[in-house]
Amino acid sequence: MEIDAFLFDLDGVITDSSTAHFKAWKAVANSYGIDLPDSLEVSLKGISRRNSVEKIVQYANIDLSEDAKQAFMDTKNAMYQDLVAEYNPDNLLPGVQTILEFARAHSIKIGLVSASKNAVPLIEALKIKAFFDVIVDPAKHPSKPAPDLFLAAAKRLGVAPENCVAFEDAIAGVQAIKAAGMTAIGIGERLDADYVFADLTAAHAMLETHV
Ligand code: B16
Ligand code: MG
Repeated sequence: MEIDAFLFDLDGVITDSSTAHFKAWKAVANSYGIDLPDSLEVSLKGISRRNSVEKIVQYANIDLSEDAKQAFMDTKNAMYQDLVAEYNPDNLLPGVQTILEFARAHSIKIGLVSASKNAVPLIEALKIKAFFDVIVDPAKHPSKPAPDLFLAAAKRLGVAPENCVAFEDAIAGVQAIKAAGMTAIGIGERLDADYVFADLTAAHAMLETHV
C-alpha cells in the first residue's frame, strides 16, 4: 500500500487520557445521582462532549435543561483538565515516539484527528506538537463517527484518503476512518478495523514491512 499520511487519534492512542474522560463523566454523573456502569465507557469513547452528555442523559432517562447540560459539561471538563494537569512525556503510550520518528524518516505526513477540544494543550504537555503537520479543529466539523474530521486532515495535507493510515481506539473513530475510505488501525481490542494491535509498537512493526 502507498502510505502518504498517518492520522492519529489522541485519547487512547497517544496517551491514556480516555480513562480520565470516563472517570470525570462518572464523577459528575454521580453528583447527579446517576451511576454510570463501566460498560458505558466504550460508547462514550471518541464522541464529542455534547454527544457524550446526550448519551448519558438518555442512559439515565432524565430530563436536563440546556443550562443544566452545559453545567454538566463544564464540570466534567474542569475535572478532566485536573486529571490530566500533570501529564508529561512519561504519559506517552508505548510506541508513540518511535512511530512519529518513523513517519518523519519516511516523509509520511502526520495529522492529529482528535474529537477533543483539549487536544492542543495536551500534545504540548506531551512534547510532541512539533511532529504534526496538521491538527484538525474538532469544533469546525461534525464529530466521529462522521468521516469529516479525517477527510479534513487529508485535504489539508494534500493527500488522497486511500493513502492515509489512521489510528483509533474507539468504535466511533474506526467507523469514521472507514467512512473516509482510509486504512483503519484499531488500538485496543474488539474493534472492527483493518488491523488491530495492542499498541503503536505492534502497529509500527507491521507498518515497517509495508514502507
Ligand atoms: P473534550 P479522541 C475524544 O478524544 C475522547 O475519546 C472522548 O471521550 C471525548 O468526549 C472527546 O474527545 C471530546 O473531548 O471534552 O476534551 O472536547 O479520542 O477523539 O482523541
Ligand atoms: Mg480516542
